[in-house]
Amino acid sequence: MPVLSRRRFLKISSGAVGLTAAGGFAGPNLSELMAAPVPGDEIRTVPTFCDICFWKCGAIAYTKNGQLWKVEGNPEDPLSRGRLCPRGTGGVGAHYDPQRLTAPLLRREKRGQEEWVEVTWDEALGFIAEKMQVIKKTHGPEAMALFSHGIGGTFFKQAFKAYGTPNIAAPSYAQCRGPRDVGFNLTFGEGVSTPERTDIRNAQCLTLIGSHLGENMHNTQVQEFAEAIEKGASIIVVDPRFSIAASKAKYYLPIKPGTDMALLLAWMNVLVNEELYDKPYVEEYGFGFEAFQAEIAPYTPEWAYPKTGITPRMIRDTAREMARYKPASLVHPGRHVTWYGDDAQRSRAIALLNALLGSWGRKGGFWSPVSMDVPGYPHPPYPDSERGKADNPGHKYPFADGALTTGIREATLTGEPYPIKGWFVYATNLMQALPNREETIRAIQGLDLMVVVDVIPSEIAGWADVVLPESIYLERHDDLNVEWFRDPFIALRQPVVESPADQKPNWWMARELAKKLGLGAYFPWNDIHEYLDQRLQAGGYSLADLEQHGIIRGDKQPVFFDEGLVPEFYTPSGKIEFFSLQLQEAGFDPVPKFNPPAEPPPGHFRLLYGRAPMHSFSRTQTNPLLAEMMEENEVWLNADIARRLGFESGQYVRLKNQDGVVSNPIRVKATQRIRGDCVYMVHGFGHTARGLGKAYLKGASDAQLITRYETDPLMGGSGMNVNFVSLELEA
Ligand SMILES: Nc1nc2c(c(=O)[nH]1)N[C@H]1C(S)=C(S)[C@@H](COP(=O)(O)OP(=O)(O)OC[C@H]3O[C@@H](n4cnc5c(=O)[nH]c(N)nc54)[C@H](O)[C@@H]3O)O[C@H]1N2
Ligand SMILES: Nc1nc2c(c(=O)[nH]1)N[C@H]1C(S)=C(S)[C@@H](COP(=O)(O)OP(=O)(O)OC[C@H]3O[C@@H](n4cnc5c(=O)[nH]c(N)nc54)[C@H](O)[C@@H]3O)O[C@H]1N2
Ligand code: SF4
Ligand SMILES: [Mo]
Repeated sequence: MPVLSRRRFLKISSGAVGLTAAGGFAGPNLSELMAAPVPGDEIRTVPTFCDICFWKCGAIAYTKNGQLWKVEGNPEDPLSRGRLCPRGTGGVGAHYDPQRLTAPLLRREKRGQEEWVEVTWDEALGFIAEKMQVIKKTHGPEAMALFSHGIGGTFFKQAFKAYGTPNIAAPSYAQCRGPRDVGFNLTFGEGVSTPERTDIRNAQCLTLIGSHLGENMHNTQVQEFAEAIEKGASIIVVDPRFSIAASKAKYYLPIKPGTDMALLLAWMNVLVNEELYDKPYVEEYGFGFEAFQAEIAPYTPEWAYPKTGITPRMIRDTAREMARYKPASLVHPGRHVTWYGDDAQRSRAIALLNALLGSWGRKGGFWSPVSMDVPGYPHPPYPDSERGKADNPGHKYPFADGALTTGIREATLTGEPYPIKGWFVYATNLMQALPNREETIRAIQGLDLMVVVDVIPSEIAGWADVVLPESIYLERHDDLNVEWFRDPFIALRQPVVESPADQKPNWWMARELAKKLGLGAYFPWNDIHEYLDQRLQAGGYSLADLEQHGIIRGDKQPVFFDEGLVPEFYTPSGKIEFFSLQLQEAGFDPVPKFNPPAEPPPGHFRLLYGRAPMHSFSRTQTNPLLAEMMEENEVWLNADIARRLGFESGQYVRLKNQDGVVSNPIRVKATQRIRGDCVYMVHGFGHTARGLGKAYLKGASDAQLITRYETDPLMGGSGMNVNFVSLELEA
């Protein structure tokens, strides 16, 4: 295996690149590229699926005279149903982003200084492989961790499993939906999965607790939400902020942040006391209902009122409204639920409320996902790790069923249960996604190897020893999407245009790295076509067919009990667990209880955050088409409070959190649409990476201010809505 000495490639790569210089590819004239075609223009279409977020909408991409022109929804795809969200349409801008990484980079100066030299792929991967071999020899293969978010990480996961590490994690678990799936699993024996198994389009009553559909643009959900509204569904929205969803609601409940558990308990109390719940369903499928009933007896609407700020009358009216439409009454489980640290129990309370309404397994409630059978590509068995995962030593969080990013960070910081010496980061900006940035930086500073695969010089790339530039989704293949959904289907991602510079697709990087590590046997295929073809043939499908249509759909299957689906609950009792013996045995509340959140200190507001329709996380702020729609975020502040404190809309302020951390300047939005005890901002702004052009220091970062987090004792999730800020006028 060719191994590269540091001296040699320093000789090869004479020119140093600072990150501002790394985007050597000038911004194109987008209005010309996006213009309507004229006669004689050559138009070509290629079906693929979107990657601006992880919903994976089927799309048709168009080229005009060989250049990327536009992307639309693929009508054959059950997720997009022929329409993309604004971010998906703006995906074209990711290809033309002037801030893109163009070549592999190797760190020149100290970590975090964003000073690199350009190297060849062979040099970059050779360097990584050499370091990984040393780490394996010295500390064992488990000392390498892979952070990877999205389908593009599939081949890196294979390479790292082959190398011998079980430490593979994504922020979509402990910083997103992990507690929700644990709460539902404890109750029904199954999680809510992705895409959520919610039958929004058939719901006659839809309750949204924080789920801000319309700002959260998960395409199918938003389309179904609009459909439900059109069909006259009754909408109940619980949110301290008057969200877009709230503006569609029959009942809007401006709850005091952090007190949803009290509301949920009171709702259940009303359903049980007034005998409004689905009795036959609970009798047939429920376990421990009497004990549950006794537990929730004290939680009357009058008990919940002073805690939540929601009047007893409103609590009763909304409980009755939900019951009126049962079982087509869906209490949405949410998605990003890592709020206060009691999130698995709050999610369990949402599951129990749905159980009382009889909505699990019923039309207008929750369907059961189905998928097509496409076998994986055969490979030699992966080595076993004797030491096991490092993220949750001694099963401290007994119900964690996914790897904890923060647990790997902790192991990196403490060396317990064993040292972690290398991070390989694929498509996740840990600086914006994990709470307490300072801990992340300290962990990185102790590493022997830090690699980042990204498309732009993100914050996390700024800390890398080696930065690998990836082709964007419109320039590459990925693994098949064999989706678990209400309709079974297979989707293909395939290149529409070529990469503009020396970017490579993940499958190529993973396979080349594996070869350099002596693990080529795990990647026996010659190219991605051979891989995809073999997988599809083994399932009885054709790659040519999929290349042409982008989607292959399977036969409809029963997804509701009423359609013949056999009700099965994979809990210890085989039933819906109103009372959970497994929680009791592990020392937790068998029926959820309310614990009041800490109050903001005087002069402080609870920091809340969420989504904007035209941006995804921290990944789209340099996309010229999406940045044009929203260049910076604002801080929402209650208008009365603003007046009292002398702040006006449009003024720039800095936010200072309880630990003295001060944000970039951010504009005030004084509005009656938010309670007075909290402020709100869109996540993903306030970039501090110098190579991000116009997005650099634009707006403020919620992540920077989230220095504190409450860890969920059941499963290790990071409750992040526990930080308080004050506002200071920017001079
Ligand atoms: N403070 C705070 N923290 C949060 C959240 C929040 O709202 N606030 N949200 C949480 C939630 S719900 C989630 S799911 C996670 C999301 O966390 P992440 O998935 O880490 O989201 P991003 O911050 O967008 O980071 C994605 C990174 O991938 C890069 N990227 C984009 N496209 C590609 C590609 O094609 N290839 C490669 N290799 N890289 C690519 C982007 O440039 C960016 O650096 O964050 C969680 N953490
Ligand atoms: N446009 C766009 N859409 C996206 C994404 C994106 O980046 N951009 N990301 C996707 C991903 S991975 C996820 S996980 C989802 C996240 O989106 P969701 O799961 O819908 O929502 P959250 O981020 O949890 O919550 C934000 C909302 O909760 C409210 N909230 C805050 N605190 C409380 C509280 O104590 N109680 C109540 N009842 N409400 C509260 C906020 O005011 C805000 O309206 O969005 C998905 N959709
Ligand atoms: S929801 Fe929007 S950004 Fe996400 S995959 Fe679908 S079209 Fe793309
Ligand atoms: Mo998420």
